[in-house]
Amino acid sequence: MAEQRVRVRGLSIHRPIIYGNTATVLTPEERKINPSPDHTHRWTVAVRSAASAPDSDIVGGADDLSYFIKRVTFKLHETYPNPTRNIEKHPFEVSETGWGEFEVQIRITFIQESGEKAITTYHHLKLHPWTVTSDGQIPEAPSLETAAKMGPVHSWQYDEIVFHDPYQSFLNILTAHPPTPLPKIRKKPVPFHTANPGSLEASKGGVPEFTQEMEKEEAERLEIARKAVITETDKWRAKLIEKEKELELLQRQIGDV
Ligand code: SLL
Repeated sequence: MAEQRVRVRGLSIHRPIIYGNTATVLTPEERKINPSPDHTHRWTVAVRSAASAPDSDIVGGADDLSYFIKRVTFKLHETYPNPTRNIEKHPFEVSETGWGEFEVQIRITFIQESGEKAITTYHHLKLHPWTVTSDGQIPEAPSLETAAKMGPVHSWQYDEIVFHDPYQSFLNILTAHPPTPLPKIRKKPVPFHTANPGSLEASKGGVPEFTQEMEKEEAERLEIARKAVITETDKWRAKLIEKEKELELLQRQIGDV
């Protein structure tokens, strides 16, 4: 139908997604049977719906996103065989074992009917539960033994894919698949490595969960940052005025000589 190829002007529709990785330390037994004995971790990098399935240990992934995503291409480090991995169906993820962290290029291609260009993002594959030392800013990774006790490492980014002026046919597809809403507040314990040190919430095997509350918290963080920027700007503006006066005075003194 011709009207299906018409863009719905002025309308924007979005889909919440997450991308990132989960990693676990291989047990000594697993390391023995793994084809690469120098590998220390098993990891999964993925693009998923933001909402998690109820009672699931998986971060996100409640919805199958293949109604609007055709393919996700994960470009791994060149030390991996066939580093470009094309995933054409749900779940859009790659699992591997390895020894090092690296940047994964993630390219999301939408279904043909969308008429949308592919988008590219990057995720730094995280294997270690990095902590910042109390004295300095240098991140430290605990030993593998300690890391194993701390449970899986999670590193996930929430994002919203926004489609502006979508084609009517694509809009129909999207509206036929409403995303599972995020829970209002979190129900799951916070993973050990992302909780505040010593916090009661910290839990081995805790799973990150994206909630509606996080949006409010992010808005609050932005507001605090905005105020801090204004305070700093005022402070430096005052300093600049003071220095300009000093300069003027000195120039006048030079002129007087
Ligand atoms: C690092 N710049 O030095 C990074 C590179 C590469 C990780 C990390 C698998 C290797 C393989 C693997 O873990 N590559 O299977 O040969 O930390």
